[in-house]
Formats: sequence, structure tokens, C-alpha cells
Amino acid sequence: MGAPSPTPLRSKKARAPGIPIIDLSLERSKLCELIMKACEEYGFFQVENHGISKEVISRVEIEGQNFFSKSALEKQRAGPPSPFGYGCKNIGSNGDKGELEYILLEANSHSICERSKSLSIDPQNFSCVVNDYIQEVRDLACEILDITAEGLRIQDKSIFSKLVLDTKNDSCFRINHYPSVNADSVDQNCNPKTRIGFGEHSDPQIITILRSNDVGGLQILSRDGLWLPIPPSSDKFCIFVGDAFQALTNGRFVSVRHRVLANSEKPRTSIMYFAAPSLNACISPIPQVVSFEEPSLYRPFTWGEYKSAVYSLRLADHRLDLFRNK
Ligand code: GA4
Repeated sequence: MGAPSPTPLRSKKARAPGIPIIDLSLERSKLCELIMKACEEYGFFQVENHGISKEVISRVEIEGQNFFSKSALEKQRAGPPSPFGYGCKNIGSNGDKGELEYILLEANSHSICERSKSLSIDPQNFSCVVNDYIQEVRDLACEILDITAEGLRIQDKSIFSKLVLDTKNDSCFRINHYPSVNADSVDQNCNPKTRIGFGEHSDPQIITILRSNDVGGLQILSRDGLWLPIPPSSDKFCIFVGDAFQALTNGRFVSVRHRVLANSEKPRTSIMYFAAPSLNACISPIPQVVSFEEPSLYRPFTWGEYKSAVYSLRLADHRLDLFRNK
């Protein structure tokens, strides 16, 4: 017998176990297994090798920078958000506040074209850049949704993606800008100040695709009630399961609660695409995930009905509970 082979040194690239980072170039069945596990355990994962063009990302990032670097007065011309437009510190209309400013838009070319007039000195370029970005991330969202349908052993692989591809889909697009903080800003007890950029919530839609610059702050709430910081990475995308996806899968996938702390010395920028169905789409656990042992947890509701509930409540409210079967 030869000498025992030496224990391999830990590769520098080895990752801490925990929040999944999924390589989208993996073979389909492995990909399916990893995405299912992530949606069930965390309702969250990051993806690499996603195929979204660097140029499209950087162009939209530049449009965001151009807008946020304008004077307060100029930016206010695109606000206040109702709910779309430019917002600063106020989130929604029920008193939620955060240390951020943002642009919130309906993700369809007509609205983008209209809004771009108050957002950019070159509205045509702005619309073009944002539309290109949305097209690419929508494809990514649909690809992930098709993989989950496969994982749930549903024959119609486009059962979820077709909701998002409906011409009347209610998806939206958002750019958040969290300003930097002074390194020596402290609270009354001389501890570094903790500033809430965007308070705890879950996203109401089906799925969210987020890309940020290399500045941290995003945290997700684990099942054990721990806030887990997500290491920032500008070349990955973060994927969040939303409330509508939790309802469609009868709670098999969990809509992840998350928040953003704005404590960094560098400004954080994040760009989000929230994939939603049309207002009249019916959200109800799909028959394939309902059984005698696992009866339907939610009563059927339309996306429009859910949205009205969302906008009448506070950011941190557990809105899906209102739609649970008794
Ligand atoms: C959270 C996810 C999306 O950013 C958003 C947000 C919306 C808004 O900013 O207008 C809401 C928030 C979000 C959930 C509760 C309500 C509505 C602010 C708020 C207090 C655009 C969405 O769809 O829901």
C-alpha cells in the first residue's frame, strides 16, 4: 500500500456553509436541486454565471448615479412617489421611513418612457437602458421560475413564468440609493450608529431580482430568527422568494424577510426587478402542492386584491396571514 494521500488544503475559494450561491452554468438536475433547497430553506439565494451583460448593468448603474447626483430640488420634480416616481426617506404612504432615496417605476416600456422625462436630460437613452435591463432580468426571473416548476414536478414548466410574461403584468423596477455615513457618527452610548436603510419586510410579488454595488447592508432573516448579512458582490444577483410565490407553492417556498442597514462609509446602490402577475391573476396554491396531508393554506385571491392589502399596511406587517385559511 502506498503512502496515504495528504489531506487536501482547504481551497481559498471554499465558501462558508450557509446562504447558497448557485452557479447557473451547472447541469440542469443539480441546478434544480440547489434552487429548490434554497427556496425552501431560505427563500433566498445568490446566482453567479447568470449571463446578464455587464454593459447593460453598468449603463443602468450610470443612469442611477446621474439621477441621484442631481440637486434635491431637481430630484423632487420626479416625486413624490404615488407609489411611482422619486422618493426620499418616506416608504409607502403609512409612515414608514428609511435612510434612502429611490426611483420606483412600473416595469413596462410605456410608463418608463413617460417617467423618463422627469428623470433624465436624455429620456430616450434612459428608457432604452432601463428597458434593456428589465428584459434581461425578466428572462433570468423566468428561467429560475421554470426551474422551480421542474423541481416541483409540474408538467407545465411555464406555470409561473407565464404569469410574469402576461402583457398586463404588474412588475416594477426600483433603484435604491443609500447615502454614506460619517465613520465617526455615534449614538448616545458612543456606539457606531445603526441606521435602517430599508426596514424589515417581505416582497409581495412572485420573485425579486436584485443587483447591488460592492457595498454591504442587506440582511435576511433566517428561520431561527437570526439576521444574516449578505456579503455584497456586484457580479452576482440576489434572488428573493416573494409572498405570491409562497402562496402559489402552498408555503413550500418561503418569502424571505429582509432589511438593509445603511451604515457604510460608501453609498450603496441596489437595482431591483419585482416580477408580478397581472392585477386580475388568481393567486392560489397550485393543485400539485395541495393534498389531503397538506391542505391549502391560503384562500384564492387576485394579485390586485393582495396589492390593495399591501398598500394599506405597514412595511413590516405579515400581509399574507390575512389570506390564510382558518
Ligand atoms: C416592498 C417591495 C417593493 O419595494 C415595493 C414596496 C412598496 C413601496 O415602496 O411603495 C411598499 C413595500 C414594498 C411593502 C409594503 C408597502 C408597499 C411600501 C409599503 C410600506 C415597491 C412593493 O411592491 O412592496
